[in-house]
Amino acid sequence: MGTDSMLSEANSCLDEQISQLMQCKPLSEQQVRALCDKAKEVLMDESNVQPVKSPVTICGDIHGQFHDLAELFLIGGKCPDTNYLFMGDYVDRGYYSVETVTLLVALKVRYPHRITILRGNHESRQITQVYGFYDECLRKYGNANVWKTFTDLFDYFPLTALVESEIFCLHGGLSPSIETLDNIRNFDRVQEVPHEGPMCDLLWSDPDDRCGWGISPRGAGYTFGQDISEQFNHMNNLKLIARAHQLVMDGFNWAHEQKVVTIFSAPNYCYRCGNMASILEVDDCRSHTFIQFEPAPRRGEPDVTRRTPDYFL
Ligand SMILES: [Mn+2]
Repeated sequence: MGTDSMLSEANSCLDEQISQLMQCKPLSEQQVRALCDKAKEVLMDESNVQPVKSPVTICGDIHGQFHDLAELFLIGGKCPDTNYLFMGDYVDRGYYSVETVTLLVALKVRYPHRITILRGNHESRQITQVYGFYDECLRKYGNANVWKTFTDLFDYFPLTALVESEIFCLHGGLSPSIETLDNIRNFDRVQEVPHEGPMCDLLWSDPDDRCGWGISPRGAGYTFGQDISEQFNHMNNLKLIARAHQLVMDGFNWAHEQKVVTIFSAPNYCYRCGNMASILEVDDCRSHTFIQFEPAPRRGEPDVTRRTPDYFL
């Protein structure tokens, strides 16, 4: 069999798996293992600061809310018609972590240049044993093999992305041990999320109204003030830091005089918070539009609000 026909056979197999997953039906343990083997090959070639081109739609936390992820694709467009950048926290809290993370990894393998999946603080062995993903794997597969396969794969997820050299995207926030993007490019990310240090901070930190560095109430990472964001953006020629990690009631929230934005893509988080979700579309002219959405399912047309912030040129 020629390389082309082997490739198209692999793709049609993946296409079948993706349509099965889109119906919220998990893959078999063997299929997950084969998928994660391929994903590892793709992800290990990506940078700690993965370059991404516009147009791209930037998304925040999903947390196993599979039906809301399906709603996100309805509203934002299907991958690969729309390019996506997800900023972590695919698993835990919601009821469908398995289906959610499997779908995103399958899309990554099928369309490696159309979707970027960063690591969140929940993509970790330790956190997933407390907040649901481990138990869900046991419940759905009868053993922990799928959990082991995915948490081993999480070590390869890139930590940050850089859209058109001007929007720095990551799950949590900045670190007192990191001054430049090159600092991030230079460390070995293939490991469990450490309890402290620069890699931990990128996945755990939060912006704060107070200046400087502060102790995080989360017990990991730091809080950082507007002075820190301005200095980091200036030093690295950035316009904006886009991050996830915090529940925000409108689905997006500006901080630090529009130097930092939080994006949260799990509507009615934990099925009880009553928040909107949002995604951020960056078009090919690099202009920004937030699209807000409510939980799925609903009858009729999705209820969507599009807002282009007036700050943007
Ligand atoms: Mn988080």
